[in-house]
Amino acid sequence: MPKFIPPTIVQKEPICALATPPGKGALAIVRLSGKNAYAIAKNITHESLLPRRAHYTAFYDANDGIIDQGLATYFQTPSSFTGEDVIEFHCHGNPLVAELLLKTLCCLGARLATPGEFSLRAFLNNKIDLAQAEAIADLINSTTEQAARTATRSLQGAFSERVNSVLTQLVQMRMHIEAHLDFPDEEIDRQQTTQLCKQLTLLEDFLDELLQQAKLGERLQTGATIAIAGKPNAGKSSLLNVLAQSDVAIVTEIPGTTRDPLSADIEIQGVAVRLIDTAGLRETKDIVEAKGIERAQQALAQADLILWLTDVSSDDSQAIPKEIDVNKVITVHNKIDLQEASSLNDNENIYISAKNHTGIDELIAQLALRLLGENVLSENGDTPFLARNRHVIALQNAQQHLRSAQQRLSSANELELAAEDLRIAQQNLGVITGAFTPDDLLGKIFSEFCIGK
Ligand SMILES: Nc1nc2c(ncn2[C@@H]2O[C@H](COP(=O)(O)OP(=O)(O)OP(=O)(O)O)[C@@H](O)[C@H]2O)c(=O)[nH]1
Ligand SMILES: [Mg+2]
Repeated sequence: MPKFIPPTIVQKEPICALATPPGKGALAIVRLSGKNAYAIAKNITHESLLPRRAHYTAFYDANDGIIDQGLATYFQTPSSFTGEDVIEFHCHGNPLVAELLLKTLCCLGARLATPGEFSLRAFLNNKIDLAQAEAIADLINSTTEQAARTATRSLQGAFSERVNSVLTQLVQMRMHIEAHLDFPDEEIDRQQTTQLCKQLTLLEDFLDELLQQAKLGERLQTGATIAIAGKPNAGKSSLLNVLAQSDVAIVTEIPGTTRDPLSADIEIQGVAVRLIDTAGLRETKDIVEAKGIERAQQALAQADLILWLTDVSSDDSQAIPKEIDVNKVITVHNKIDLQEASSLNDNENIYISAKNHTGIDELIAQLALRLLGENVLSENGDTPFLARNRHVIALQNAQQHLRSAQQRLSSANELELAAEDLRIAQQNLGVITGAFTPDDLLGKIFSEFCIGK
C-alpha cells in the first residue's frame, strides 16, 4: 500500500552535493534529495534500497563501470532531513571519487545543490522552522563548546518553542479583542480591559526574559572583539601575552614597540573573543608609528570592548582620548607591582600587574560580566539557546508594540489600535520562526550556508 504523505511535503527536482568537507579523508558523503532520487540511486547501486538500512554496495557510473564501493542509505519521504526522498552515499574520501559520483548523479537527472538548498527544502517542507535552520548553520560555525551546545538546543527547538508560546498567547488576546471589534454592540467593560492589561503585562515579562536570553545567545553566536589600548609602554603587549597565554607580541622597554595591530583568539565563558593589541597612542613624527596609530584607532572604533591600559608608575597624563567611546571602556591600571598602596576594583577600574599576573582573574571576570551581563546564565553556566541579531531586533519590535498596545488599552481604551499593535507584534515574532518571512530574507539566510547543507 502506498505510504501516506502529508500534503505539506513537496518533492522538487533532485539535487546532489558533497556533504563532507572537500579534500582527502577516510570517507566522503554525497547526498541526493528530491523527486526520482530513489530511481537514480537504483541506477547507481543496482540495488533496491530499503528505507533506513545501510546497504553495502558498489557504485556504478553511467557506463556500468564501478566507481567505488561503500554504503548507501535511503531515507524515504517524509522521514528524511529535507522531507523528500534522500539517499546518502558513503564512499572513500578521495575527492576524485566523490566528483565521479556527483557527475554520475548529474548524468542521471540530478543537479548540483546551491548553498543551503537541502536546509531550505527542509524548511519549506516544515521539517524545521527558520530559527532551527539558522541553528544548523550556527552549529557548524560554532567556535566554542558552549556555542555549539546552545546551537544544538536551538536546533532542537528550545528557542522556537518559547517564541511559539508568546505567539499562542498573542493570538488568543487578538481573538478576544477582535471579537469585541466585530460586535461593537457588546462594549468591552472596565473589568475586561483590566484583565486584558494584566495578561499583556505577563506577556511582556515573558517576552522581556526571552529578549535577555536572546541577547546572550547572540553574544555566543557572534563572539566579541576586545581591543587593548593606551599610551606607549603601558604594558598592552604584555597583557595580550598573559591573556593569550602565549608570546604573541614583542615586549620591550622601548616606547612605540608595537606598530601593526596584533590579534589572539581566546575564550571567555564560552564566548569566542578576539583580542587586539594596538600601537600606543601618542603624537609622533615617525611615519611608520603614525600609520600604526591610525590602524589602532580603526581597531578601537570596531571593538565591542576596549581595555584602556594605564601605567600606575607613570606621571604622564593617561586620560582616555575623547574619540574613544567610554561606554566600551574598562580602565585597566597596570604595573601595580611598582605601587605600594593597593586599590580596589570596581566595574570600570581593574588593577593588575601583567608582569606578576596579579588581578588577571578579576579582569577576566569583569570581561565576562560585560559580555554576558548579570543573572542571565543558568545554574550550569549554560544559555538556553543561540540567537542571531535579526531575532533580537524582531523581539525588540514585538516588545515595543506590546507596550504600545497596553498603553492604548489602559489609558484610552483604543481597542482598534491596540489590536493593530498586537497584530504587528505577532508578525514580528513570526519573522523569527519563518511564519511571515519575505522571500529575499529567506534567500539571504540560506545563501550563507555551505553547499551540501
Ligand atoms: N613592573 C612592571 N613592568 C611591566 C608590567 N607590564 C609591562 N611591563 C614592562 O613595561 C614595558 C613595556 O611593556 P609592553 O608590554 O611592551 O608595553 P606596550 O604598551 O605594549 O608598549 P608599546 O607597544 O610600545 O606601546 C616592558 O619593559 C614590560 O616588561 C608590569 O605589570 N609591571
Ligand atoms: Mg606593545
